[in-house]
Amino acid sequence: MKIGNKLLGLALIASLGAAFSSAAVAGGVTTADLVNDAKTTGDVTTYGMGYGQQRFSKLTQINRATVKNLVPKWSLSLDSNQPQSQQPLLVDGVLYLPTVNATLAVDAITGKQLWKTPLELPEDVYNAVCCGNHNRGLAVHDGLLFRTVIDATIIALDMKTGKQVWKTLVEDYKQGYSMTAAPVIANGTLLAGISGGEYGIRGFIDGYDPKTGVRLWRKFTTAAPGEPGGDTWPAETYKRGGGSTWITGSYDPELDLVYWGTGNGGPWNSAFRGGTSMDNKYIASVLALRPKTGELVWHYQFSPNDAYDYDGVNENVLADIKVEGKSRKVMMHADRNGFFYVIDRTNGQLISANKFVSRVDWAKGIDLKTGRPILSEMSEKHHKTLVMEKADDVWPSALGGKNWMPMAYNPETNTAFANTLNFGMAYRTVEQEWKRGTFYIGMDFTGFAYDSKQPRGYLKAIDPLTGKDKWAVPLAIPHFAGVMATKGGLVFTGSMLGDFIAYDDQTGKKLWSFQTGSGMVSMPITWEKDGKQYVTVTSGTGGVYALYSGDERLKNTPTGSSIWTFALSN
Ligand SMILES: [Ca+2]
Ligand SMILES: [Ca+2]
Repeated sequence: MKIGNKLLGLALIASLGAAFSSAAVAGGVTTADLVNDAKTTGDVTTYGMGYGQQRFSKLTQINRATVKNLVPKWSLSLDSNQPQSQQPLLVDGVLYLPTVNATLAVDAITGKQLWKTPLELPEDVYNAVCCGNHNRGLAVHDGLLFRTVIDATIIALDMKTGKQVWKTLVEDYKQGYSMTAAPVIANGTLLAGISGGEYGIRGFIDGYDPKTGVRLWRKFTTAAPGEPGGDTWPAETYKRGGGSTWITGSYDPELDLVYWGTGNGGPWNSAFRGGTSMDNKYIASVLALRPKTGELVWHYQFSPNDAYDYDGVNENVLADIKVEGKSRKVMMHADRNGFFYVIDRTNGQLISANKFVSRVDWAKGIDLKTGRPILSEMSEKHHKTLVMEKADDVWPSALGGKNWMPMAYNPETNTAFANTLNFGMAYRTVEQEWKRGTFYIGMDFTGFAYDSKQPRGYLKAIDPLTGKDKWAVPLAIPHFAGVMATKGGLVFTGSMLGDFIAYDDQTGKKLWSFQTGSGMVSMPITWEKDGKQYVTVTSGTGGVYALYSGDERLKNTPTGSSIWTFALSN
C-alpha cells in the first residue's frame, strides 16, 4: 500500500515535472530580477518582496473599495501539522515554498502541486529547537532554489524538477545548531544565517558559492580574543555566546551591503557575560557586510550585553526617507527591546530611536550622540546580578515589543505597519551550566506578565522617525504573522485564530477577513498575472506564542497547514 502510493506519486511528479519544464523553460531568475523585485508586480523573487524588505506592492486592483469582493481561488494542503511561517516566491506563474520537511512548487493559478521534494530528517532533529519547527523561505537564482534545513544544512534544488543539486553541511545539529531562515543571494553569493541562540551556540553568517555549495567565508557574530570586539567578552564566554542570525538580512545592491541582525547572548543571563562592563560584540546588533567577502563594514548594537533575550534579529527595512528636509538612505528596525531605530545605512550612524510600545522598563532612552541606551536602575541591577532572589516584572517580555514577524513599509506615505506586543515577563536570573542540546539561558522563566486590562498586542501604523503610531488596532490575542502593505490602501496580516485580514491603511479599520482553517504565523505576498491581482498566504499554527503563552483562547484552533490564493470575484 505504502510502496504503491510512493510509486504512483513518483510517476505523477515525473509527468507533471515534464509538462511544467516545457511550459516554463525561461525559469532562470537573473540578478536583475532580484534587484528589481520590489518594482516588478508579476513575480516575487526575494524574501521581503524586494531586497529592501518593504513588503509593499504597487498593485491597486484589490483596494479599499474592492476588497469586499476578495474570495479564495484555491487552497492546497501542505500535509503538515508544523507551523507555517514562510513566505512563498512566485516565478513564471509558479509558487515555490518550503515547509519544515519538504519543498514544493504549485501552479499559481490552479493550485495544483507540480512537484514536492521531501527532506530526510533525523528523528532527533527537533530536540534543540526552541520555538517550533520552522522554515521561513527560499532564495532563487539562475534556475536553482536554495533553502536552509532544520538539521543545519543548506540545499539547492532544480526549479523545474525539485531534484536536489547540492547539499552542504553547515554545522552539527546535535550541538544545538539549526537553520530556519530564508537564505539570500546578494552580488552572486548565497548568504545564510544560523539558529540556536537558546542552546549555547556561537553564531555566524555564512557566504556560499550558489553553484557548488562551497563555503566562501564565515563571519562569526561573537568576537574572539585578538579580534576587534574580542575584549568585550570575559574569558572563553564568546564560544557559547549566542548571536544567532535567524532572520534574513536585507540588501542594498548600490552600496553592496547586506544588513543582517544578530540574536541574544548565550546564556540570557548577562552577568555571566560580564554585565554592564562588557558589551559582547556583536550580539543584539545589525551587521553591515560585504556579501562577496563577509567583511564587516559597520555595525550598530541595539542591546549591549543584552540581558532580556531581546535579540536584534528583527528585519531591517531599507528606504530613502526625508530627515530634516534631506533625503537619507536609511534602514529601519523595530527591535524586540521596544525602540524603533532609523539608521543611516551608508555608515551606521543613528538618526533616531524612539519607543514604539507604551512600556519599556530596561532603558530610559537611547543617546543619539553615543548611540548607547540609557539604562534604567532596574536594568543596571539585572545586568550585574548572576542570581536574583526574586523575580521582577520586565516589559517588554523576551518576546519583545515586536517579535520576528516582519513589518511592512509604505514608501509613499512613509509609514511602517507592525504587529506589536504588549506584555512583560517575570525575570529572575539563575546559574546554569551548558549541556548539549538543552536550554542554556540562566533564567528561571516562570512566565509572562499580562495586564488583564490591556490588550496583549496592537497592529500599529508607525511614523518611523518618532516611533509614534498614526493608529493602533488593539488585539486581545496578539498577531504573530507578517504584514504586507499595498498601494491599494490595504494592510494584510493574519491572526492566531486563523483569520486572514485586510485593514484600511489610513484608519486601521478592518475591511475584510477570511477564516483559513488554522492559526496564521506566515507572510503574505501579492502578485499579478494577465491583468488580475492575487494574494497568496499560508496557514498553519504554532510558534512561540502558541507554545509558551498559555493562552486558553487558542485551544479551539487546530494545527494543519494549507496555502491559499485569493482574487476578486468576477
Ligand atoms: Ca517582483
Ligand atoms: Ca532568542
